Amino acid sequence: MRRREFLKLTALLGSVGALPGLLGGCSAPPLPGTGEVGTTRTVCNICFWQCAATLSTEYGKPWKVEGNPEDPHCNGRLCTRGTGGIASYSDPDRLRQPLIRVSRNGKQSFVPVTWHKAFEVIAGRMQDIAGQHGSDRFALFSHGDGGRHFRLLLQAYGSHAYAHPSFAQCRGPRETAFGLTFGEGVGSPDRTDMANSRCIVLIGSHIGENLHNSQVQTLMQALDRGATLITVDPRFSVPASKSKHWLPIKPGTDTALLLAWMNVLVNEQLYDRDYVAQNCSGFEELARHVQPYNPEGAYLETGLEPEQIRETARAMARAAPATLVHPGRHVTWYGDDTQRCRAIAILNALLGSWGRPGGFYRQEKVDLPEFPAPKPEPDHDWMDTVQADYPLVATGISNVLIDRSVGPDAFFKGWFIYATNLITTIPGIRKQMEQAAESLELIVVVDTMPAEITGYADVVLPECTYLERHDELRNKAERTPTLALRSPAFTPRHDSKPAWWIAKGLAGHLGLESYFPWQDYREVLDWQLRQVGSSLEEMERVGVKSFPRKTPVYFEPGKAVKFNTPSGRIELYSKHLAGAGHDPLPKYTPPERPPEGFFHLNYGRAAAHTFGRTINNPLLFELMPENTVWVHPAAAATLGVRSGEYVRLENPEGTQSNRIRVRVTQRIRPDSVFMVHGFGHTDPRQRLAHGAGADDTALMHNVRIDPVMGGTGMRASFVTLVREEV
Ligand SMILES: Nc1nc2c(c(=O)[nH]1)N[C@H]1C(S)=C(S)[C@@H](COP(=O)(O)OP(=O)(O)OC[C@H]3O[C@@H](n4cnc5c(=O)[nH]c(N)nc54)[C@H](O)[C@@H]3O)O[C@H]1N2
Ligand SMILES: Nc1nc2c(c(=O)[nH]1)N[C@H]1C(S)=C(S)[C@@H](COP(=O)(O)OP(=O)(O)OC[C@H]3O[C@@H](n4cnc5c(=O)[nH]c(N)nc54)[C@H](O)[C@@H]3O)O[C@H]1N2
Ligand code: SF4
Ligand SMILES: [Mo]
Repeated sequence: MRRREFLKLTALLGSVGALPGLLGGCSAPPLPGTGEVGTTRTVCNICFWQCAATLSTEYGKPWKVEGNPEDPHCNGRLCTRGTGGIASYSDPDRLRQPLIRVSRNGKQSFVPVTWHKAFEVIAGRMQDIAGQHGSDRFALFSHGDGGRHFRLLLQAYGSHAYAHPSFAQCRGPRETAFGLTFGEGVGSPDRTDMANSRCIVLIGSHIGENLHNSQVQTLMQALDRGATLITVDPRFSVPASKSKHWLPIKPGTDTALLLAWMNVLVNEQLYDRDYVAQNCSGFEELARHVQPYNPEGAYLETGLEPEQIRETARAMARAAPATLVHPGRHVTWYGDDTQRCRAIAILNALLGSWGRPGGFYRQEKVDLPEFPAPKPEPDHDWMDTVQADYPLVATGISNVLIDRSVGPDAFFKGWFIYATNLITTIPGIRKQMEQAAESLELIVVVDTMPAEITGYADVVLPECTYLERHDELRNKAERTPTLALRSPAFTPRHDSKPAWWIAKGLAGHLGLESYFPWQDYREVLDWQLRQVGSSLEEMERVGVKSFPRKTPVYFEPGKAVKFNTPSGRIELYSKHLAGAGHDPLPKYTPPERPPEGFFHLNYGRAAAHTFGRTINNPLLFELMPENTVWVHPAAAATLGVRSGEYVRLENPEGTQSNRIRVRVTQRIRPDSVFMVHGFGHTDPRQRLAHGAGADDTALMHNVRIDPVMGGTGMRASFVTLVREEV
């Protein structure tokens, strides 16, 4: 028998009893002090922008959630998803109690247990692993606020390895590239100064469908002021529709365009000579390097007219330094992503926009002391042990940690997974997941929903939603330093608990309680707030508090800047890259083209959903119950498919998707198809999401790993459409 059969938790279906209605049918009593109409300060958790919000209840039941007007992150407005987030609380399919995997008569199933029992099982196996293999053999995968508690727990136990999918499957190449060039990354929220830009260039960054709240607002402000918008996208995206120039580039050829733009700026002497002379190193090498990359050559690769390339380069130069070449966010595309992001960073340096109004501002956060508690120190650097192939990377690479978890001799023996659905998040790991599930000795999943990843767990721990818990204070480096408080509007439903409670409880069973020297997380919050002249009581009233900046928002004109790079300057030519055996200046590598009859598989976001985590949310499901596959009319005619009909997508290896409806549209190039990521859930316990639409991840057969930072390039796969038999 297999060590770990994939369990869909269906074994439990019979035992949960009657399910309450979608909204308002909750049985949890309101917190003491809640009157007929109550309000609670919170921070949205439907995505990672973390807008501060106010939740209103009526007779203790959820009523509405609105943006906090004091929050510069949202200016009093939430996006579609944030507004619908309220239904995550009353979702009838939530996880309800801890579950452990048991094997009886050769059959595996999950059984509900008490928290005490779940902790006993986890702690027992963790102690066994520490005894047999060493206590550094656990990897933590997390995405979101509560992850910090499990990070502390595992560090106290002896395991420091961690990874977030928001690095190697998302922003990693950009952070690495900007770090190599400017000595610091872009950060989150992205330090883009769009409110003051006169020209904005979006390269596959579909702000407006990608709904990061204040970015959408500042983009709209810039357009209202008459800023020039240039959008480079093979698809006629929402921002493309608002652009002066839409460049419908051939997929995967952006670096050719970026180098041609630099060629024009250098050869027409349009770059910011003073800024480059004062701040940059390696200009001569760059100027020589870009000579072969002229717009005529770029035309052959990108399909974009040479004149359009020249005209857009000149438009950028005219508005500089208030020109923002947006660094993008989800940038793990074709495997050469760090180099493409380097090209974007260098282009911004030539335009003089880093540290200048309308380009990139300097971020600052609140100087918030940590609660006094022992800090576990590692006795060796785990990165040297497990991801030595990527010496330029100072954070965990999820796919590398998974590589190091497969097989009996694998380094990692246990996984802790907090709020990330690895199965649908990391293309190409399904087979490895199966193998890792065989060799790992313990997998713990902390989630709010029966996501696919829970099917691999030995122990599933139900967290309560963000509306039922405290989390750490929001303290992000941004333009105005602010703190924001997430406090619970309801007591947790069922037997779900907050992350801090779970981590502390487990620490108790492992003899590690000294690392959590407080009873309730409120103590930590109040202590921290008092160090900066506030209090929990004040934050419960106001929700968000702004603090004065200590440093200027932009570089001071005429003042020398010291950058955190080997040369102390902006490195157009990167010594770090050269030293590690990579190209010190970005080169263009042509992408693979689809085989006959296949299309580039393009994917992205839609306003109603965040990845796969909101599909089962009753309100958001109603807004968008399935995804569609966008097909160009010429391709549709060849394939003989019509709008509205169901097809299946098939990759060259023969993997087929769930059925998905066709949308025939001129908004996509004939060589590509497009779908929204996050659909096609396979777990029947998510009763709305199950089987609704198709999953892009399972179709990605050609994952391209970035040689510089190890990230998962997801855009090199191909699909064709297979008509459903009628
Ligand atoms: N194919 C493909 N893959 C992608 C992407 C893509 O576009 N296409 N996008 C990539 C990007 S940009 C990113 S950032 C990553 C995102 O990757 P993930 O963060 O893994 O995304 P989700 O699939 O939404 O999984 C989130 C999980 O967290 C759970 N969850 C939600 N809220 C809570 C909570 O409050 N507490 C707990 N404990 N659990 C919670 C959800 O139920 C769900 O199981 O995916 C990357 N992977
Ligand atoms: N509503 C909503 N908003 C979100 C999220 C969400 O789940 N839902 N997730 C958030 C997260 S974590 C992230 S990282 C961001 C991601 O959002 P972004 O960083 O803006 O976008 P991506 O998903 O990488 O890119 C999708 C766009 O790239 C285009 N594209 C595809 N191939 C190419 C190519 O070869 N070249 C060029 N130039 N363009 C190409 C697609 O047509 C599409 O318009 O969104 C954030 N905002
Ligand atoms: S952008 Fe939308 S989903 Fe994300 S935190 Fe803000 S309101 Fe919530
Ligand atoms: Mo992301």
